Amino acid sequence: MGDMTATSARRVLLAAPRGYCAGVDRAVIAVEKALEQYGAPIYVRKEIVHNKYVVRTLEKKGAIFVDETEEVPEGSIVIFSAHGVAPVVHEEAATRKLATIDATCPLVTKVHKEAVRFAKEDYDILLIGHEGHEEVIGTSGEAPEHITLVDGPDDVKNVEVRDESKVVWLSQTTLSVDETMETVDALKDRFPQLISPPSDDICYATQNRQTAIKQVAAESDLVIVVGSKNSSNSVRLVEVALGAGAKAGHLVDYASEIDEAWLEDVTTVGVTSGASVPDVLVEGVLEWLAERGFGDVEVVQPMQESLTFSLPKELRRDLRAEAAAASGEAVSSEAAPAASVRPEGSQR
Ligand code: 10E
Ligand code: SF4
Repeated sequence: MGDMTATSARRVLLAAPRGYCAGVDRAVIAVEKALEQYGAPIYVRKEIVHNKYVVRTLEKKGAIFVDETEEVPEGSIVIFSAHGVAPVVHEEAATRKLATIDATCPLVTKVHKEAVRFAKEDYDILLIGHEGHEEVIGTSGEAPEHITLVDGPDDVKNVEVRDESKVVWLSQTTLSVDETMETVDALKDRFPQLISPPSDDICYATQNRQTAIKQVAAESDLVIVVGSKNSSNSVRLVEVALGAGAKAGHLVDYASEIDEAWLEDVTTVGVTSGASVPDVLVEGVLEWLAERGFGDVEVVQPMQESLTFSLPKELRRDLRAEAAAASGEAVSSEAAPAASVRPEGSQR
């Protein structure tokens, strides 16, 4: 046990905002409500959000996660993940007569719409993002012949366009703000007429979590980010913390993954979590730290968040119809179709 002075100097700086964003909250509730409304099993294409604990918890409630729609039995219900899907995935679902609930975050849909619009105007679209990430695959699928992926500043030299006077950049929603600006600057050096998206593609939640962890990291010897390894925004938080002065930074799914050796010579531990992480996991980390003398927790909150999104429309309609039926209200077929989670193609 260390001396009293060292023990009392130990503290945790807890970043806020952290954890669930509005899009994740909506997607997770969509799966839970679908299970309640239609009963198990409910199929989910890809991880609804990139978090091990969330996926396991929903599996226990009856969700079945699949990689592709072809794994879903004909006539079943499938939910598309918060990261979005390419139009071809909707077409595949229609062919298989699947009923779909689209849990794509509205802020991802916004980027899809920008891609469609710029493609229609015959722009070359430079999509800044990480190769192979589901969101990038979905956005690229909106206009594959117009979109070129740019995976960071080092990739800029490889970019080729048809007409330098008609080029726009868009981005994945969960990138590092600073690294993206580096990529944009490098693109502008090559294509001076490059235009920018009409509004930020990196979403409010990604930006806010990065701003908060920067403030925390500047005073931390160690930063612990709670999040899964395949969660882009969580991985970015570790990078941003290290770039902002944290002496060490680690990503963990659970408190049990923390190594005691990380605490050697540490007095201030910064803690945050990715946008797909329920706060119960952060509480586990705080308990683990408190048991080791880090019970003094100070919240660092540079801004507040209050955004929420309504549930996917297919689900809202059925929930409304059920509520109306339960209260004995007459339900007209126009106001509340009997089965609004219908096979793909019938509602698009
Ligand atoms: O890997 P990502 O950070 O994109 O996803 P996540 O599921 O960890 O967090 C939510 C972010 C989404 C759905 C993408 N905008
Ligand atoms: Fe939507 Fe941003 Fe959350 Fe992604 S990180 S789900 S874009 S709010």
